[in-house]
Amino acid sequence: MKITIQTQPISGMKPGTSGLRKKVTVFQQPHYLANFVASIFAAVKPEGGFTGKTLVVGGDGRYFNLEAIQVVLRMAAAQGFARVLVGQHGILSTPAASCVIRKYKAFGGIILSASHNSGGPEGDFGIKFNGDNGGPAPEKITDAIYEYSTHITAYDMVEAADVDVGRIGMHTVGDMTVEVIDSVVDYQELMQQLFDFDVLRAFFKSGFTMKFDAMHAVTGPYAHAIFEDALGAAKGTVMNGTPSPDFNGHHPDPNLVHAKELYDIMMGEHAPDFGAASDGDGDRNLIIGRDMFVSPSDSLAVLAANATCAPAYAKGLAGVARSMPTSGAVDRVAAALGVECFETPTGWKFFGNLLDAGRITLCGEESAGTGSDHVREKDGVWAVLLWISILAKRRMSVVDIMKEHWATYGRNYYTRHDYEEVETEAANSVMNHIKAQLPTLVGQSLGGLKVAAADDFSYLDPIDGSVSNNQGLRVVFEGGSRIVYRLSGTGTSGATIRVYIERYEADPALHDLDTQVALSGLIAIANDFSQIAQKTGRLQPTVIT
Ligand code: G16
Repeated sequence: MKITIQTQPISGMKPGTSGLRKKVTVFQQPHYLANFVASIFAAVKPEGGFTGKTLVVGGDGRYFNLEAIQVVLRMAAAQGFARVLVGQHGILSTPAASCVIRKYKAFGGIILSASHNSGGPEGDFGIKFNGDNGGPAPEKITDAIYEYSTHITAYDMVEAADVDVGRIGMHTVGDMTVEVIDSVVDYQELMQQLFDFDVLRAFFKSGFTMKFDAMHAVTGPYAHAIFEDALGAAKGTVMNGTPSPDFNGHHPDPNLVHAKELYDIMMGEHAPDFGAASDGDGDRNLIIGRDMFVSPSDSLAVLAANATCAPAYAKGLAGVARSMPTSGAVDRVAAALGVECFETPTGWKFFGNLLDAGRITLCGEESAGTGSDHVREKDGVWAVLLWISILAKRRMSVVDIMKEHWATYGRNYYTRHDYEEVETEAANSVMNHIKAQLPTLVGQSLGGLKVAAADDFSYLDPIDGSVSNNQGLRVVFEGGSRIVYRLSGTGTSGATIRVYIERYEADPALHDLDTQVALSGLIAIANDFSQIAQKTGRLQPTVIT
């Protein structure tokens, strides 16, 4: 039976870089989740309603996922959806959800994840809507969701018992069919179409070794099935491979702080040939060679330069794209390949139109995300498979691949300094301070470097003509070095200031410097100019990548 529940608007439901992310305790408040789900349905409802349509629901298995799924199912039934596909135990990695939406031609999907944020009762939860292309809803839809949330008065639900999402097969909620599907099979099948599993299996058989850190998060089942079972990697290749609602008390963020266990293995005496990690929902990746961390921006450039090593990309790339704060390393590859390179704002949703239009094949971000036109999300396991395909074909170590890459294209030294959980007012004061100086900066000298350009990045989408303003403050110096300041749109407490620092070095004799040393001059300028220490009291970044 359908019931209508009275509610009222709850403030703060504006989606950030990737959906709505809040503390679990916030989502547990009465009506909170339902208000947001109702706002999603209101914002995306087609003229004829949802009758006959399919919705995909899945998440990264974090705390509160299972409760949230039951709410989404009851509300979807009340909206008239014909069918919902749910990953078993509520599990679908974000790229797998994108794959399932596309494969089954669903109307869209609701993904329950707070990505790399911590989990558990005191941790974070998140929810976002992806459209029928499998990609995150564009800004005009997230704006409409928010708008509806500010004047919602009621929402509908079907009264029904919980669905046993542990049992694969058909279930019902009211008149709606709920099909619980294997979380891995469809995704694995897609990977088998893109990569030559025979070649990769032979590569592992020939002695290639790897560690994949699933960080107790969603990629465990995918990594076990693909790397160990299908490709024959030794048991134990996948570490921390059982998803846990609180990520075993860890922070599933594949960076050098939170993936330190993997990092230490890769820097140790008996390091395997290749190391990788993925995040809470399986879309990010961290790549570490024996004795060498590969920055995400460099990883994107290497994947673009060597993509033809995998069957799916053998014919070459249509074009590439990167988010604005990502280093320009991939731009150099695109120029050499003679393909277009686009610079978009931070957020995977901005790649969607370019991918749909066939203008780009590969894209990526400094925030440890790379992906291609196979789905409309970044994809951690895919990135690892492409890396292994390159290593299998080139028969070189990660270190040698990187050295050769830099010798060919030059090296974009790159680092990101994060100041996490800064008091919002202090963070705003830093950003306002920088912004106020931008109009008069060009021509001035900062720490001996002359400013060539300074602005607040705006993006004009070349496909649909939409404009996104306020996407990051840029200070570009003569010679191309630059500093970018942004406030993160994915945190849940206070504000996170991100400072992105980049310098290009053409001289191969200078390609082996420590990144922080190579960038020390610019780092000092970035700190001085922004007055972060004075305004926030923070003398050091929380995380350096
Ligand atoms: C999300 C977005 C990415 C973005 C990242 C960091 O990733 O999909 O496009 O680069 O957040 O965003 P911010 O700098 O605003 O924190 P994920 O993996 O968290 O879904």
